[in-house]
Amino acid sequence: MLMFNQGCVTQRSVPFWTVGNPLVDPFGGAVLPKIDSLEVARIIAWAAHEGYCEATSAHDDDLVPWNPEQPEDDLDPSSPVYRKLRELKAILDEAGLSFNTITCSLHGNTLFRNGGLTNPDPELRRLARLKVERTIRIGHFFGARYYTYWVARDGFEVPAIVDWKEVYNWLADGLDHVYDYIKEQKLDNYVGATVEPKPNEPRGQMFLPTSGHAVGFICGKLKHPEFWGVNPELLQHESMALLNAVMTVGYLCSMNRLSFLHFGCQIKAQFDNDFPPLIGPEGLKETVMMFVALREIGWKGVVEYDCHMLRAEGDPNDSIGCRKQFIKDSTRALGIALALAERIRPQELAKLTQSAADLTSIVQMCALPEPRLTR
Ligand code: XLS
Ligand code: MG
Repeated sequence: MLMFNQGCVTQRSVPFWTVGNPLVDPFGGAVLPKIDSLEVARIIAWAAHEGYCEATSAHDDDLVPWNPEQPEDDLDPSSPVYRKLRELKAILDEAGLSFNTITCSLHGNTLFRNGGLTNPDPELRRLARLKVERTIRIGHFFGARYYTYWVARDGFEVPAIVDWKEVYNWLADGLDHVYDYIKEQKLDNYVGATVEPKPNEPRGQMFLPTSGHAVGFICGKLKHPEFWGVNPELLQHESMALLNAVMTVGYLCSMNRLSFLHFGCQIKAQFDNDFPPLIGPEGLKETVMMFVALREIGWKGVVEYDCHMLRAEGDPNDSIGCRKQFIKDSTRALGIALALAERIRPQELAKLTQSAADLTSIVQMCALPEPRLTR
């Protein structure tokens, strides 16, 4: 069996927000106690020591609180934020973790309830921009490879009051500013920035719903398209829009835009399940075929678990233990998916009919003997 870093997965990343997740849903409160970011860092460091992951990622808000009155507290050595960032970095460095992506939370604070970069209020757009700058500086401090824009609350419920003439210009301005700020400040840790599309949730409709929309926007509307890629969330976000993960990675690779993967499992056409990879009633074949496609294409990159444990398995009496188990399960699932993908050999299927090729790929994937067909 291939080790994770001999195939297409260069690093396995465990983001702060997935480990810290207290398992709230719209019908019930937190199952797990909220834990401090230092505690989250220690759990991820544990996972790195155990050999389950090599990288992490975070939103600004996962690491330190944000106070709109102090937009530059990260630069002030006397601020608690400044100190906390250093404590966090010491834990991650000691564990040898690299930092995949930093992303600005423009969804958590209720100020941004009607959008971040596309908020119709210019004062809130200005505030969002300052928060993005601070996040970019924090990412620089951690040596992040990417800055990620997740579409988040940039969306709508009421089409009649969206400023359709301006809304995509505001979005392009906000993303162009990410590039300009990184270049002006000479933050050369960043190899690029990404857009993470999602069709809905938290908004009824979001302005960049799918990977196709994201690529179109990058190539057609941004000033520096070469700097921007996409991190699709598969299976979740594309499955919510009834799209297929295999096609998504094939398309993004052909457009040279697949920066890294957010990874988990999903029931098609549902709300954002964020099931851990391979967990749940569907998704096995799609997940495995996605890795077959990535292998055949020759893509290599980071796979980041962007999901959370099932709410039903959160254990308030062992809230650290169940969080560790979640990481272990996700890494195990990735290992299973890669091992199954390794068995599938498209070259051996080429001369078969489509149905025979599909069935044979299942026989290969499961390492089955051919079943007996006759009595
Ligand atoms: C939510 C998204 C989010 C991003 C990071 O659905 O997956 O967690 O990945 O902001
Ligand atoms: Mg995601």
